[in-house]
Amino acid sequence: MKKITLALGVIVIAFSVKANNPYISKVYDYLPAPGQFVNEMPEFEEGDTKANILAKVEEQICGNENDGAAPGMITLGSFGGYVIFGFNHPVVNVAGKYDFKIYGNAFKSNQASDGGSCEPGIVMVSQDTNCNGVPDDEWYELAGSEYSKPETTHFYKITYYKPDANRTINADPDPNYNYINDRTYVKWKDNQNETGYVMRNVYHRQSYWPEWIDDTTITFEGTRLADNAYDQSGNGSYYVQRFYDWGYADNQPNAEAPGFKIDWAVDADGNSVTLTHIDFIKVYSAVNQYCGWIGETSTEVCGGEDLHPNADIAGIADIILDNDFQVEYYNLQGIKIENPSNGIFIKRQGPKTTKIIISQ
Ligand SMILES: [Ca+2]
Ligand SMILES: [Ca+2]
Ligand SMILES: [Ca+2]
Ligand SMILES: [Ca+2]
Repeated sequence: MKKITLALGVIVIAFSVKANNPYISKVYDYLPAPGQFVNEMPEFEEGDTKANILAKVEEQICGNENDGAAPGMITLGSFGGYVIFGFNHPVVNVAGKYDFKIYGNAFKSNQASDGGSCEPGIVMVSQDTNCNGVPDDEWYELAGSEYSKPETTHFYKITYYKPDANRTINADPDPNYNYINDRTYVKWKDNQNETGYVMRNVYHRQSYWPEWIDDTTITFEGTRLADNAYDQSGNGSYYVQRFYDWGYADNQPNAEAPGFKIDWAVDADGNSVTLTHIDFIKVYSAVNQYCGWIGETSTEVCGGEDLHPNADIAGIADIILDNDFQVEYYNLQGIKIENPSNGIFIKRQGPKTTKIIISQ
């Protein structure tokens, strides 16, 4: 009788593990760079802590319209602002296929064939190699169409400075453009010897500094893409942001963007890396650009989807290569064990390490 109960329990677990939700289910971190939609998407309310804000971001981007958790939209602000999220399972790298999508609010202009509203975000991926459920492992950039171009700035670094809390809303209006009510609002300084400002406009009068952050400076590092906007009207009334070819979030309309391939991953030195699967995805705003009355260019994220949520990691070709390596076992103190018996051990086979329980 006891044995039967146990067997049923195992079956239940097996089924629940298989039910992989194809949509984002967890947000690990969110830090927008200053911008006109910051504290609005999501809304900051007095007293909100970082944990409250993360919960609000989850409400916006987890799930999909059909499962009761309708994705809304979050802004990442100016260059460097980011969000880190994941699914309720690893996203498998299926050979030759696009692996996941990230939704944004990009659209095509009916007055220009080469762009519209296009605010590219760079996508990075990571594996939970230390098995602690937290994104504190090595990150890999997905090298999109602009990665190797000379106009792309790798290792770009920018610091934003919190404006004085007592600064009035109409602190420094632009006499030529009545929509800009503060030209020197949030100062920034980068590692290319440039400084500038995220200006404030009359359409968004709330604070542009993430209000739950106590620090008076915020620094971001990453790959900066070339500015992609031009003033089609010639008089500042109509800006077009050109689409980049492929490999960026919020860059093409959702219905047209095919998604992302884990095979595009490169390490910090630009070397291609082979990843069987990933656990964490990071998206950050990838241009530092200001477009008149439409303001700074800021990536939006409106959800994401694993394109093959029930793919089996063990079913892909790379595992066969791993099997050519000899298996080694270590205890949790990192000491190599020749013949592991009862306990928890680290199994290492070639480049892969996994935690396993052995009971004999
Ligand atoms: Ca793939
Ligand atoms: Ca980790
Ligand atoms: Ca935007
Ligand atoms: Ca956008």
